[in-house]
Amino acid sequence: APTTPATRRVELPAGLALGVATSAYQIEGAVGADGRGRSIWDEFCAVPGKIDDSSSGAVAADHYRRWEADLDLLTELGVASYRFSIAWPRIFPQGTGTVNPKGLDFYRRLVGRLRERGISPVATMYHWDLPQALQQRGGWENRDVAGWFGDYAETLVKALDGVDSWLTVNEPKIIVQQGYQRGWMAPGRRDEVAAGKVLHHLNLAHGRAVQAFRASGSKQARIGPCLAITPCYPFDESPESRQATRLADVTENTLYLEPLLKGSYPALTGALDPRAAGALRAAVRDGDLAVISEPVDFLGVNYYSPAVVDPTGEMLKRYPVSAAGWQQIHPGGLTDLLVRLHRDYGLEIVVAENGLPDTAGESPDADETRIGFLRDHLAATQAAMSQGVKVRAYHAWTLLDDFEWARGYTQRWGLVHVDFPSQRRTPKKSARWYADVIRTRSLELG
Ligand code: GBH
Repeated sequence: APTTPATRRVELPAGLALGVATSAYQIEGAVGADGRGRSIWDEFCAVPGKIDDSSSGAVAADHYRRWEADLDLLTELGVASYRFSIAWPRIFPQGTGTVNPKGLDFYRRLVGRLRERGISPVATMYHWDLPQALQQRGGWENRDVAGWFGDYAETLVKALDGVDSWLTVNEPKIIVQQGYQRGWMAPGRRDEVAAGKVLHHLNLAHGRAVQAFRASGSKQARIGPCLAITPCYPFDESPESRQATRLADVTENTLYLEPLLKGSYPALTGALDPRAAGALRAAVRDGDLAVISEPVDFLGVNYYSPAVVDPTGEMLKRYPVSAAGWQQIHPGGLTDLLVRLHRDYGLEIVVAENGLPDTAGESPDADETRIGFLRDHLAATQAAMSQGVKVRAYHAWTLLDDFEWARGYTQRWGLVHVDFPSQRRTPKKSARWYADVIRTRSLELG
C-alpha cells in the first residue's frame, strides 16, 4: 500500500507580514504619460545590443493604466504588504525643480487605495530610473546628486504620508557593479573611477534621504536601506579559499552595510579595483560618514543567491541553478544572512525581494519550481526568526511578469502571468499557493 511521505508543517510567526514587490520601470509602461521625464533606462534600452530582445519598459505590464485591476490581484492574494517604487522622472521630470503634480497624484491614489484595502504601502524611492536630465549633469558621479535625492525624498515623504515603510535606494551594489563596472545596466559605463565615486554618492544620497525623512517629523512611518546581500561561502577549506571569500564579502556586502550601519568603510584593498578604491577614498569628505550612518529603523534585504568563492576569487556553482542563469538556489543562505545581520547590526529586517523566474517549458499553470522556492525560503525565514531574528516582512519578487532589465521579457518572474500583447493577467499556480499560505499562515514541507 502506498505510504504517505512524512511532511513537516511550519507555522509562520504572527509578526511576519507577507507581501509582494514590484518596481516602477519594470511594470508601469506609459513612459510619456502625464508629463513623465525620460530616465536613464529609456536611453539605455535605445542602445542597440543592450537588451536581449531589443525591448524596453515603454509599455511593460501597462500598470500605470491598469493599476486598479492590479490592486484586485493583491487583494486576491491577500497580501498584508505591497512594495512598489516611485519613478523619480514622474515626480521631477527634470530631476529637480518643479514638481509634476500628475505624477505625484498617481502615487497618492495608489497609496490611498492600498490603505483602503488594508494593505501596508512599502515605497522604494529609487529603483534605478534616474531622470536623464540628471544623467546629463553627471548623474551618480556628481556629488550634487546627494542633494538632488534629498530634495526628491523630502517631496515624497511630505506628499505621501500614507506610506508605512520607506526604502531609500534599491541595491546600490548592483548600480555600482552593473551600471559602472560591467556596463550591463544603465547608464552602461565601464569605468572604475566612476564606480568608486558612485558608490560613495549612493551611500550619501541614502543618508540625505533619511535626514529628510526625520526632518519631516513623520511619527508612524519608518525608513531603511535596501541592500542586495550575497552570503559568500568558501569553495573548500584552504586558507586561499577562505581569504578570497573574505574579500568577496567586502565587495558584496560590507562595502554597503558598514558605512550605513557602523559609520565607516571596511578595508578596500583586494575588494575593489585600486582605481575604484582611490576614487572612493578621494570622494569622502569630513562629515559624510555621519550623514551616511544616520540611524535607520530597519534593514531592507534582497536575497536571490549565494556566492561560492574559489581560491582565486572565481565564483563557482555548487547549488541548483535557476532559469535566471546567474542564480543558485540555496534557501539556507537566507537563514545564514538573516542570523548574521541580526548578530552584527541588531536591526529589524524587511525581506524586500526574493524569487526566481519560470523554467523554460514550464506551464504558467504549474510553476512548481516557484512554489518550492518560495516555500523553502519562507521556511528559511521562519528558521531565522526561531533563532531570535526580527523579520518584519517578506516580499516575494514579483507580482507580475515584467521587464527584466537587460534580459527584457525573456524571463518571467511573476506570480501572475502577463500576456503582453493583450495585457491579460492570469494568476499562476504559485499565486494560488501563496494565497493559501497567506490565509493559513503555514507551510507544508515535503
Ligand atoms: C533584483 O536584483 C532587482 O532589484 C529586481 O529589479 C530584479 O527584477 C530582480 O533582481 C531579478 O533579477 O543576467 O548575468 O547579467 C538582483 C540582482 C542584478 C542579479 C543583475 C542579476 C544580472 C546578472 N541582480 N544580475 S546577468
